[in-house]
Amino acid sequence: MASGKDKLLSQYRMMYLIRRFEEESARAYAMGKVGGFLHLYIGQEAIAVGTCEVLNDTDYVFQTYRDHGTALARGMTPTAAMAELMGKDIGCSKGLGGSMHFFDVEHNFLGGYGIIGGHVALAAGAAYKSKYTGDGAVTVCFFGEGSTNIGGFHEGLSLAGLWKLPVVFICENNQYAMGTPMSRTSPLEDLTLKAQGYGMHGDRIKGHDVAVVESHVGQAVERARKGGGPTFIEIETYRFRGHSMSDPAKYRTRAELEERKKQDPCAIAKARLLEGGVSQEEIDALEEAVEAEVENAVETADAAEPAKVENMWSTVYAPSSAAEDYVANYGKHFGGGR
Ligand SMILES: Cc1ncc(C[n+]2csc(CCOP(=O)(O)OP(=O)(O)O)c2C)c(N)n1
Repeated sequence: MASGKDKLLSQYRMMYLIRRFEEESARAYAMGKVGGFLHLYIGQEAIAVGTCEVLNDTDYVFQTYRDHGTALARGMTPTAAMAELMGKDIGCSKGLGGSMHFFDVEHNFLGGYGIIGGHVALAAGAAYKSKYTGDGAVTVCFFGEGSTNIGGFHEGLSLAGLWKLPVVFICENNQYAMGTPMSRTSPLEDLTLKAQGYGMHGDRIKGHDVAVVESHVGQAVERARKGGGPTFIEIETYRFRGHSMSDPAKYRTRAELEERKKQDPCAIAKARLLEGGVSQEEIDALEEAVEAEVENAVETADAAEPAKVENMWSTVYAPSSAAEDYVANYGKHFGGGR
């Protein structure tokens, strides 16, 4: 793992990549190259990057529909991500899932979910598998503050707390669930109180500084890995764009947005690099390389073959060979195999 200046450079590179990827996604959407919904992660980059910094390759990650940034931070290529948005066969879900349904088995990025809160229960299931088989993996599950009012969230946290599962729940509190401020949906202002009800550690931080995110999530991941059970972390953040591309965000004032932009995570990381003695030229070169990478992703995705109809029939259920492999690998945990 890189340290000091190299680490911050690589974190800034990833945050800037996410920022530019999202800006180009919005552009592609406006040009009619992206179908369906598109929820951007602009403003929240430090959370995905700080979290993925402390994970092992074998750990599992779950995210909501606002999933592009987390998938990239986990290692998905911008081309696989952009091609998925454009419904292309080389996309991470063969172009069949689109923006909300990114998936990347190679990097243990287990989605991309449109049903809010539902994936919290799935993440508890992945963590249960790790505890049961002793594979040493930790699961991280991201969701918005609006999702903490829904059944799947409470069911997932309840089982995770009861069974002390190796999972970290990360609530990205970006202040609004679509257009609704949290004050109109939650009786509590401090969401970690909900986690206390399920017997797990709670933590509450601000999410604009990648180093702060890395440090707090790192402690939670370490606790989970050592058998200390789950943690719920509420991370205060702000999305600089609307909920999705169809949201003009009239429920908030321009002054509020401008105030929040003073805490832009990318600008903060860049300022820290400059303070640490990295030259403007070095940063310019890094940004130019990222620009080229995103441009290449857009061009490659645009020129790629569309999703194949036959894949619709082969991707709904796992082939029976996959089930046999699973039983062969984990059968002993089910009473000697069946
Ligand atoms: C079960 C369910 N109910 C309603 C919706 C519609 N919906 C989509 S996003 C959203 C708000 C979610 O807000 P939050 O959890 O704070 O996440 P954010 O979009 O702010 O990241 C709602 C209600 C849904 N996707 N799933």
